[in-house]
Amino acid sequence: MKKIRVVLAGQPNVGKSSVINAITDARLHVGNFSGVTVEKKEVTLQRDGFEIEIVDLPGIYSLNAYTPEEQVAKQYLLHEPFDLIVNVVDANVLARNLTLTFQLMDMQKKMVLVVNMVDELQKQGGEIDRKRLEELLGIPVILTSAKEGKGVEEIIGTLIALYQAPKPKNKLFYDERIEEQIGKIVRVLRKSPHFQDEGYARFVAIRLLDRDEDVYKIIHDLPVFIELHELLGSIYRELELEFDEESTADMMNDERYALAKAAVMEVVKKPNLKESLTDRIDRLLIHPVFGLPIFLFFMWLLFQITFTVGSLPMELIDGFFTAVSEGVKNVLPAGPVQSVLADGVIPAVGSIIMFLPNVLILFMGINLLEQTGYMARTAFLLDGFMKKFGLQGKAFIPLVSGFGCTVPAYMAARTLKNPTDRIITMLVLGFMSCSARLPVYVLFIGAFFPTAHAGNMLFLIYISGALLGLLVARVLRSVLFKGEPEPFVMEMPPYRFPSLKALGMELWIKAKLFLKKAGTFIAGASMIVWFLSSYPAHPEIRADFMKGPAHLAGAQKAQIEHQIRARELEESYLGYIGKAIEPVFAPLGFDWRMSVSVVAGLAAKEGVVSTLATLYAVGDADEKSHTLLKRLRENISLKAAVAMIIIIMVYSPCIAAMSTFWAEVPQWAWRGFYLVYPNVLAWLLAFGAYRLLDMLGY
Ligand SMILES: Nc1nc2c(ncn2[C@@H]2O[C@H](COP(=O)(O)OP(=O)(O)OP(=O)(O)O)[C@@H](O)[C@H]2O)c(=O)[nH]1
Ligand SMILES: [Mg+2]
Repeated sequence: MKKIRVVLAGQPNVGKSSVINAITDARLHVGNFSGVTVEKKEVTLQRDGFEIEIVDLPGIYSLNAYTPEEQVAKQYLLHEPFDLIVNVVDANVLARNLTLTFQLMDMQKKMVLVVNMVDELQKQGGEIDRKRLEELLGIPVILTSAKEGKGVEEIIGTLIALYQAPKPKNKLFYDERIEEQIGKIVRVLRKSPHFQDEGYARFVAIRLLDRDEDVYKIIHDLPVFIELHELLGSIYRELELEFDEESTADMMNDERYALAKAAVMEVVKKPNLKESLTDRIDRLLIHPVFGLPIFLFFMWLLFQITFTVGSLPMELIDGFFTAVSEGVKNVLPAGPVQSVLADGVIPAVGSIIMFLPNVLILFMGINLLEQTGYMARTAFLLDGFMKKFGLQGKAFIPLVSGFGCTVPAYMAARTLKNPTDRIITMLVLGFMSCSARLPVYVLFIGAFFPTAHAGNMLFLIYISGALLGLLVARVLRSVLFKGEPEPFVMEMPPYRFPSLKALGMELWIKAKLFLKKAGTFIAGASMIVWFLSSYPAHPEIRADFMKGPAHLAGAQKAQIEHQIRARELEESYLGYIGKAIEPVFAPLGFDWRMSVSVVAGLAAKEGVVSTLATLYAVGDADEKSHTLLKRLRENISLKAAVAMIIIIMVYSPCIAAMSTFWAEVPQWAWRGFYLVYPNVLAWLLAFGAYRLLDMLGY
């Protein structure tokens, strides 16, 4: 089967990922702000005997890429082999988008222009003359609304037809004076065997006028470089004088913008401009005084709902797993198999799945923030505030993603252009509690605080994490990095009604991942915990206890049984391990079971709850009447519980997150620092809180 390689390129937030989702069964992440996609993603489909591979790239404003995620896109366009470019543009801001279109056309590849978001333009009474645009550019143009699924069905057919047809002639020419110089550069380039392809030579010549460092690197090591270097020097001088510009790069930008404006004047029937809904909403939401309180209110509301609504089905789920566990005990004969299932895997998995509703509600909140366009506003609102702490406003986006999962949040930090801003953001990102820590919080809040304040407590925990992040950023900035965070320009997309389909898909994917993790990773880990806590067997413990008065009955018998199992647990492998690490955590009031759970959380934060569930279930004689909540309340003091919450909030994130940091940050010094400091800080803060509560008499 013939393979067609297609690359999707365009400016940020024009709907590239949405277009792919609309024409394939892919489920790429979309959101209404710039920089949703930060790495390339491939999707393949088959049609008419072709295998079509479509690559989604992060958005780029121009080929003069700055940020790491723009570099991903640029490097792909420069160095990877592909047959066709699909350039997606936003119909509402066509002129600005076309400047990139022209740069892509310079590549002299076969190209299709997808003008997306026409639904929004049409709603305001605007219109685009497709035929005229095709004539002007000399490439196929398709008008689409990826959100409403309109026009997108034409894309694949057009791609295949274009693939089979000869390449249309280049119609994009710049000012004659510029073209003349391009011609000179091309002639020199073509002396080299690398530039036999005329189109490629033209592209390189234009990029050299754009002062493109990445392209400069390509020619730098070639023999023609000496001749070229001299030529370029004189060309730059000549053009800069002629166009009265500081650099030929500016000249090219102006040139493209002029061309784009002219094209738009010809093909777009302007919408009648009245004050848009977005402007009216923004008058309230980015109000200098009310903006921030409104945002905080939304956040507070989200955590209230997360706790209260999310906790409704909890008992049902808990009951279900208790019943399953009982069922297993009735069906299977007593022995290790029965025990590993009924005491190990099922309670552990159940203790995690109980929190699925909470986690989904939290993700829903984040998704709505992303989809509506409010995210970019809050970044703008918080910019001034965050700058005081040495972070730039744009860092808000990775920080908020961190409330969902730290892994994509580290990736999202790629949108920060300045390396210092980026590393500071990444170092404090772990303090934004991810959704996997939510179960620990909900569990401990449920056990130790009155229900009426539960939502507030949850809000408080998340807010303190965020504030701690800001404070640490401040310290890092003044101790390790001098200077100010970079001022940032962030585009404000218009408000968009969230696509419920995208929301549903997102939640569905999150739920699947969550259940899968519970069913595989947590189930597996709980087997290990069960094994370590059940062996080695110590028959002598039971024998010892049974030496006493025989025929104990009722409550007394249960109590003895309880003591036996607690002793057995202490003499297990896990008991030994726990005892070995207990001294580290003893100053925080943790017993060895809590200590083991905290360490288990380094693998994955869900492991904290599932390990607690296993360890506090064993050693309890009267299982049915005791929920994990009650057991925690009976075994753990309030001050130790607070210390525990602080540890979970601050210490290292899970292995997956740590390895992402590792991959994104090449410097060894930072990697080492990152491994150590959150844990030290967590311990110190937890200790401080524990002592304080102790002094206050709790
Ligand atoms: N009204 C309307 N909204 C759209 C359309 N296509 C996409 N959107 C919305 O526009 C926003 C951006 O879509 P994405 O697909 O994430 O854009 P992208 O180009 O991949 O963005 P980056 O990955 O950040 O470069 C989302 O909120 C989409 O729901 C459309 O045709 N009409
Ligand atoms: Mg995208």
